[in-house]
Amino acid sequence: MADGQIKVDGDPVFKGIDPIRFEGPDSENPLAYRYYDKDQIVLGKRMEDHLRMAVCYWHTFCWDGFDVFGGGTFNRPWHGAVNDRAAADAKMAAAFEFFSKLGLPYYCFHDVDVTEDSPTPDELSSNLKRMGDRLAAYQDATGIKLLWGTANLFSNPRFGAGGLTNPNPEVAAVAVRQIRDCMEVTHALGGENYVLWGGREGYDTLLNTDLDRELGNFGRFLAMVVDHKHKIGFEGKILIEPKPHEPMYHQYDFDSATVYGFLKRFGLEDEVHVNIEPNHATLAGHSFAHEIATAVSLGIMGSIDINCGNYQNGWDTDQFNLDIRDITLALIELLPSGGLDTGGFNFDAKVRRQSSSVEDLFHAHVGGVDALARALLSAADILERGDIAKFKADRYAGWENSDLGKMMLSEGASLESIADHAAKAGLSPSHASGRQEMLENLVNRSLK
Ligand code: XLS
Ligand code: NI
Ligand code: NI
Repeated sequence: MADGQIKVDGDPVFKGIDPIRFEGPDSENPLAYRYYDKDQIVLGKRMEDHLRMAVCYWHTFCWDGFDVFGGGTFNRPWHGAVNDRAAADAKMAAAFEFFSKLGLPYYCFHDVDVTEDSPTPDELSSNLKRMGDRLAAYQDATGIKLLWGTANLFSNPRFGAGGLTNPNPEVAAVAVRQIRDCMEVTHALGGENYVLWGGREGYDTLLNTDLDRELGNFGRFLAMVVDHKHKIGFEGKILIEPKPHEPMYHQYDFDSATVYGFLKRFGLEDEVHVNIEPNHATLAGHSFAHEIATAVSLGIMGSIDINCGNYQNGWDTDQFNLDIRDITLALIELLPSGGLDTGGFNFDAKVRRQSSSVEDLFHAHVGGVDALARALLSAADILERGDIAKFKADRYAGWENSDLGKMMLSEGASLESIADHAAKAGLSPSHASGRQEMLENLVNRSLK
């Protein structure tokens, strides 16, 4: 097939699998949504518009099941013996067939996910242009949209010591070029965000690392990313994806709070927000809800890579998140702030290595989609009931209603005036119960 001629309705790969539909909680069909009814109105908005779900290209279409102890187990029909142009084209056809069958609105990709193996930066640049055109044709034909694109600055061996933070300016320049190209393709495809996950922006040992220089360079180049976004008229959001470690022992974008400090230092906090991933939150010693609450509070909430880790180990296992309670706790932090704006829920998750059939990809996503839908319904129930919010408001009411609270927050208050007041009034307050168990029971009461 000549470049540009795309057989969008070519031979289907997922022949035996019907499009996934909402069939309600009583359905016996394992490949149906029981809770995700995209047009259902929840808290005044369609479910689809709340969740803005995306399928990720890398885990679902590129990964062949290899791990550090063994090779690929999946033998996908679209993987050729080598990732040449024909294989990359077949992969794209399969990907869009899959997105359409799931009926989800968005997808996400890295430049190297959609292109054939490209040994040189020149080849990657021209292959990405060609593949960008093909992605545009598939988007037009299917109505699937791009949630975000990103440049892979961690897989090629040249990025062993990082991309934008590499000690070698030549490597950093190639990283800059890859970001420029990928941001422009993302823009051309109508992408709603552009993500930077600092895969190897960090270090394994300070003995070979000039931390001060690397962070300075990182800030400088990130400011250029923002400038370029404005120059080309890209209206999507630039997002940094925090992660504390893996692959590097220490990564600069440790968590949302660390990213905020970094953005503040370079005056970028209004321009760059965060893409939060539950498994990364766990690795940083946080809960998913903590990362969301922190980002909302700092005004940098962007998007979510939905997944989870494994209780038994400390790796980034990227499992599909089926923990309705955990997601509900995050949603009750997110929804009152207005929810996801240009962001979405991207399934940055993969099937287990033993789940080698293509059907497993469907089961995994159906489960992930329904877990999000159930969490949304659960969170809506909690927010509509309002008892937890009321308890919280009452707990802090002293800051709004009492003379003391008002005085302490007033313009002229000082350490001395407050201390003197406490002494004069003989304040000796006692503890009031935080009622954690009661509140946890209220959460569980709402779980759908
Ligand atoms: C890896 C990250 C990665 C980003 C995209 O842990 O989650 O998948 O989302 O580069
Ligand atoms: Ni991750
Ligand atoms: Ni991610």
